[in-house]
Amino acid sequence: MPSWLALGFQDSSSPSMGELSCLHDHVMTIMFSVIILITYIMVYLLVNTKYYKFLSEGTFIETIWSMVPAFLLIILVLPSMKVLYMMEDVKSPVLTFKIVAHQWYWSYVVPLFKNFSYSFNSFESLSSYEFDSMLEEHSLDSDFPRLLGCSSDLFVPVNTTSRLLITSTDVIHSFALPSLGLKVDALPGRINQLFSNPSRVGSFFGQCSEICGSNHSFMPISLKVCGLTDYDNVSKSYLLDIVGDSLGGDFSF
Ligand SMILES: [Cu+2]
Repeated sequence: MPSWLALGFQDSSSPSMGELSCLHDHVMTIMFSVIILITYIMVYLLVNTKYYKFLSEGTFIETIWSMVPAFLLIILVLPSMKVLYMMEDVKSPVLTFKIVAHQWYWSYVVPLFKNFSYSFNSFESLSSYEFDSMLEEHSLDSDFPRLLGCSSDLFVPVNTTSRLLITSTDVIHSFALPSLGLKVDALPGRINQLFSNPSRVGSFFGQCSEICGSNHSFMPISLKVCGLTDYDNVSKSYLLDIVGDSLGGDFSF
């Protein structure tokens, strides 16, 4: 959850975001050590007036100042590769959510639980539910974060690996949920893939992160992570909605 004047990352709510935060701290530690050392050496060289006149080469010191940066690069790249492969290569997601970006709202296609899939006739079996999610204004004096409320939330079960397929119908958007460590571009004509494994329940907010038009700031993402029983109930309500719509259409007296 974003908070006022926060300079660092949001609290991580998934293992991959935890790893990303650790990687950030690791890189920053090395970076600031290097900056401080180099600044010290440069200032020392600027103010120093004495030098050793016969020093024109030194194999030993040259070996050291070539090896140390190479070593630093290796200890930067190894954890980075680890996180990259951890986030990319998920073998068996449980659920698949399709996320489609529009100017300027998101629409979601969510899976219904298998035992709820409902057959209208022998040719058609429903296993997903589609809905749009627009910006919904809350009153300014409410505690609700400004410009982050959505008309419909995307529900995702906790501690479950979900696959998010992200695409766009018009221009390039970007699906981003900082506290889960998710961000990927939504490109028209291409499907991008993300894996989420939220480790705690709650409300998580994100926004479109690609300048996509005049209402770019007004297409927030609201994701609710819930327990499996709650997800079950949400699934049921989607199913009832579908069945209700279909009966209303098919049976007119
Ligand atoms: Cu956008």
